[in-house]
Amino acid sequence: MSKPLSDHERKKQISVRGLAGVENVADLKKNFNRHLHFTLVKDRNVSTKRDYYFALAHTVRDHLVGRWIRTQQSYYEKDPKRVYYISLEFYMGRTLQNTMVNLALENACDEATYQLGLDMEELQEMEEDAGLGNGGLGRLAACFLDSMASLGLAAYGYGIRYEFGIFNQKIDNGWQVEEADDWLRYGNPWEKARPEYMRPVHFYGRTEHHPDGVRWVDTQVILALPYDVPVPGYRNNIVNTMRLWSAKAPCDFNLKDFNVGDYIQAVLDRNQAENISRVLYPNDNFFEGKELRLKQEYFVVAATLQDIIRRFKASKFGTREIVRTDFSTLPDKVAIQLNDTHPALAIPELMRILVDDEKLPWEKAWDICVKTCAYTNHTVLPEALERWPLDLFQTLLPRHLEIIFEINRRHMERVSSLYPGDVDRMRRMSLIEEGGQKRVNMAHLCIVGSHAVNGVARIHSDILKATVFKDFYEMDPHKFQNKTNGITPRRWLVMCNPGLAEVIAERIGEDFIRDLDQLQKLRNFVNDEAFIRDVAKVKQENKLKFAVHLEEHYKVKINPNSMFDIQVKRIHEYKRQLLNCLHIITYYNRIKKDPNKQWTPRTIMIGGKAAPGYHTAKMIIRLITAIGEVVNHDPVVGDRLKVIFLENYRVTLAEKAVPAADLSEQISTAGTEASGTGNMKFMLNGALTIGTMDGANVEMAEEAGEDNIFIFGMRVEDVDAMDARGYNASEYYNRLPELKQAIDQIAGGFFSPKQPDLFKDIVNMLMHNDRFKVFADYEDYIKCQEKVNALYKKPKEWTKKAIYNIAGSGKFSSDRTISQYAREIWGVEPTLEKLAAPDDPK
Ligand code: D6G
Repeated sequence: MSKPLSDHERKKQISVRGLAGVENVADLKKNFNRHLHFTLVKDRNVSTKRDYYFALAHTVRDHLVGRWIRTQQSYYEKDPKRVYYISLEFYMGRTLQNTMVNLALENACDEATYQLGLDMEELQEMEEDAGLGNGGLGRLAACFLDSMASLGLAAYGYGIRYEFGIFNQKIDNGWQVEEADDWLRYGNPWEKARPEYMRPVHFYGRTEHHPDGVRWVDTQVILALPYDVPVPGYRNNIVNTMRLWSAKAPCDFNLKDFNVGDYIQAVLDRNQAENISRVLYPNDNFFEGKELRLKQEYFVVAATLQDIIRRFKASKFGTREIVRTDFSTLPDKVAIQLNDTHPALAIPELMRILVDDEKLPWEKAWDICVKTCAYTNHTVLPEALERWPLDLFQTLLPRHLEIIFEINRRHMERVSSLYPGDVDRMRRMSLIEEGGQKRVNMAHLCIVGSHAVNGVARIHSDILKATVFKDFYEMDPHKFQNKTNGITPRRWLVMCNPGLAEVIAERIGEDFIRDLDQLQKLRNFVNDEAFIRDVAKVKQENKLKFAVHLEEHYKVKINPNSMFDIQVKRIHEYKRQLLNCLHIITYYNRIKKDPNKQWTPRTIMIGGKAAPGYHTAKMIIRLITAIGEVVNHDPVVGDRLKVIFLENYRVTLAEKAVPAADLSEQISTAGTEASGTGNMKFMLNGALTIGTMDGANVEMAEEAGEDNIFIFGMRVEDVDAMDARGYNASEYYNRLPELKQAIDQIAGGFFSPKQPDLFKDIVNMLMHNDRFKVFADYEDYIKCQEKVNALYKKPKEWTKKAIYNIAGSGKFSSDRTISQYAREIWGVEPTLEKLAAPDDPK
């Protein structure tokens, strides 16, 4: 394999990375050396690669400081409506390169480090991912922060500073094993602790009802210590704040009341209290009703609301001082967006503050609360919906339970007045679910307590209105909206695929980076031979680079001319990695049967984490690795088919895989994937999609043109019809010989000779208990894959379709998504105006 061009040489040519002025470079070198000396306390004889990374990070961070201070000052001066995005997850990944991209420092830093004899890309590899998320929901929050800053919104991300993010996945003998993600071990140069803004958060206790109101007493207090992380906009001098709370036991913890005398034990018990922010729950699309998780949810909400109310009440800058006491203007100054139901307690907590602390009448407080809050739903899977047992609530948050009861009493009154005598409807719409164990339905709480409820792709928003939230839609149709998800083109194009960004910029200029719809202009170049060649060349370079990475990592020889067929996302039955497996096995069997045919070579890569407690997902990983063991060592197959499990898939690995993909697998059962955002990343980077009519795939087909995407399988209507008549897997198994062969191989130990019944649970599920109807889409999927193979044999046709995809991906910029949230939910106006650049102190 020929070695790709040196990164330094290649990237120097790329103007989207910012200009490397001589003065700039000299300054950066000076500051780098200064940080190595004063911040790291090292000289070059003893410095490690990590020291150099930290020195560079601090050097770049210096360029944020003035802009950050200035931006936050301007919010106090101008007093705009502020947007609060509350989320239990912010899946940020790395920060260094993104900061350089948004501040136009990348080429200058590259040149400076080069002149210092260092390789910037090697240094970047030393940065830990901030893995404070599971998958799409957390990464969406991260993309939104970038867009909110780039669109000049006075916005804040609020979340938890987990000491341990999503676990690191190791593959050991084909099995997933989890390792703790100790991401803060070496320190985090991107955060600033703000102990001066510490807030108390109360738990447990009881309520007292007095004539002047309710008091929540005898509580346990935990402190919330904020860490601020700068969020730079794209080249507009704006730097917003993501504030992450860390749990801290108060100094008198356990020393006041009960444990008098046992000082040592009291100090040891502080750990218990501080466990609140210890670790991210590693479930994606799955609700696990653990008390510690409920504590986390209240912790972030209670701390955040204190900040929100403080900024609302008093805004002081220089001589200008605003003091507000009239809460009726809260919705004019504050918008709170709930990222799924995880921060749903913001609703009863805001009511508690307004009614109990601020002494507002209930009706007034409720009106303010509804106007301020909005809720985004992310899934219709029933196992993912949060339903907290009442007894847990009663113990941990007794006052909030009372408030929820009162919200529900009034809500039920309204339902019964609108639908007199419809008892069944009342039962369906109640916030309190009866039955064995009484539970609070958090989605219902969010709908009732918000003025806007949105799904995350058009099809998903329609499904919400037609099924899960039908009753609520009938009662309050004006609340329901759609906001199709998006991704930031800064990280997911300019940063991860500078070669493609440059080839585009050469044709249409750089404005598309802020206004992604301009990619439409590329349709004019779809027959331009030079452009087709350039796009294909960049793809080939990206593939070579990824192949080098894989060979180093997995010791597998990759055929860089094979089709890179990639499915990366959390492992879940509904995402149907098993359908992909069935295609791999079928393709393998076909090659074996007719080894002399001109088979389109494929390298099929699957990556993703399984929730540690999700047995089937872990077995799916084991099956993928088992298939790889057989296929990859079969001399008959050679380099025409390779199966690779991409270990420890995370933001950073996505940044390498996405630009290298030819084919993107988006194959969930129609009606199950709310939106997807990985699908958009691949599209923007010039991969073709094979997918079902699910989530945002539907809108991608619309934007790229149906001819430019491989759509197969059942539509939502077909799935519903099948549910009505009953899905019978054996029908397909008996009718389709290649499917039967594949299943028989899995069941008979062909891929697990030492343990023939290893996959019996998977086979049983597929044959008898498959909620996601894998077999029903098998035949059409295989046929569609044949079309993919045929097209791949015509590279120019393939690239043209890729160009149509890139040209059509403008809609999927998170800038578009955020502009719609801003105008249609938050009542604020986005702007591309720049803040004046600060005079950085030298
Ligand atoms: C960030 C940057 C810092 C600013 C602070 C404001 O830490 O310059 O003073 O935010 O915090 P609030 O007063 O808005 O909470």
